[in-house]
Amino acid sequence: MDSEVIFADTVERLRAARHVVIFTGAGISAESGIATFRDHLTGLWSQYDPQRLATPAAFIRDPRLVWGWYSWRRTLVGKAQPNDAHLAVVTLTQCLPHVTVITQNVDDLHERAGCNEVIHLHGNLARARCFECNRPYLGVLPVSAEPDGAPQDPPRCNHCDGRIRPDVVWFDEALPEEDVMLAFRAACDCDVLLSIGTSGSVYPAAHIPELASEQGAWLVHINIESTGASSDKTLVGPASLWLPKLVEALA
Ligand code: BJW
Ligand code: ZN
Repeated sequence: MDSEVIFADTVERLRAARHVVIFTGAGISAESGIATFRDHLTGLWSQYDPQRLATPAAFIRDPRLVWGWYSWRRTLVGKAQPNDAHLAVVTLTQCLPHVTVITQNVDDLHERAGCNEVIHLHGNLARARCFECNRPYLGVLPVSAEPDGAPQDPPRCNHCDGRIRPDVVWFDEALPEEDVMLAFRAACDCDVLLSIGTSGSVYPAAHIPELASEQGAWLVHINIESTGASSDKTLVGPASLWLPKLVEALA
């Protein structure tokens, strides 16, 4: 279906909606200069091996490598600014009656744009916790000026002397239970779900749009690529184009 037709129908659905879910992935932050994971040339996983950097086994094997890489990522996020798509999400939360924002992103650009309540399914780069006892780390988190994160010793836990790790969800790890429950509940309850800048390839997060659609919600993808099945409705183009357009049409 043509993007303009999908757009017009989506505006009508949003006007009538009781509950809207905004589900975001790395693509919404791409225009803030934060790399996605799976884009062919620029995605992090095209340059770095997730098995060496984003699993608990990787941290056990080489904690300095993993900690240094995440310090570098934290530095990049710290320098980035929310873009027009993040700002439009805030406006949608203000102009629609009930909006739940769910993100897979570990950056804080939704919050810095002004979104007060965000469900983070994959954790947050700005936080860290003990690998052994899970207690939050309250010290200052290091940044890294190295181009791709030189190895760095992780700090130690004050309580058990375990190594401190980033508070993000790695492969083979469970997502935060309470957040998953809230997200799945919102997916089952909403009438419209906007799935923005995600490849939808990582589970269980990818169940969220599927679940909403199964329950009869209007599911629309906003993505620079139209990758899904032919029955999928995709507004093809950058999130920073389509989201402000939606805001403008709803005003
Ligand atoms: C734009 C744009 C613009 C660009 N505008 N759009 C086989 C089948 C099914 C599942 C599995 C399987 N084998 C293993 C699994 C499970 C596994 C999984 O799903 N793997 C798949 C990859 C196959 N899942 C897990 O391991 C999860 N845990 C789990 O299952 O636990 C079970 C368990 C239970 C109980 C006890 C113990 C265990 C955990 C998954 C954790 C994911 N973590 C990461 C890293 C976070 C930390 C970090 O940042 O380093 O999360 S991986 C990475 O992928 C990150 C993201 O949140 C996630 C999703 O990526 P996202 O956001 O979709 O980004 P991309 O790059 O994929 O897509 C970007 C999109 O944007 C593209 O479509 C572009 O076109 C688009 N775009 N610019 C609009 N301007
Ligand atoms: Zn500890």
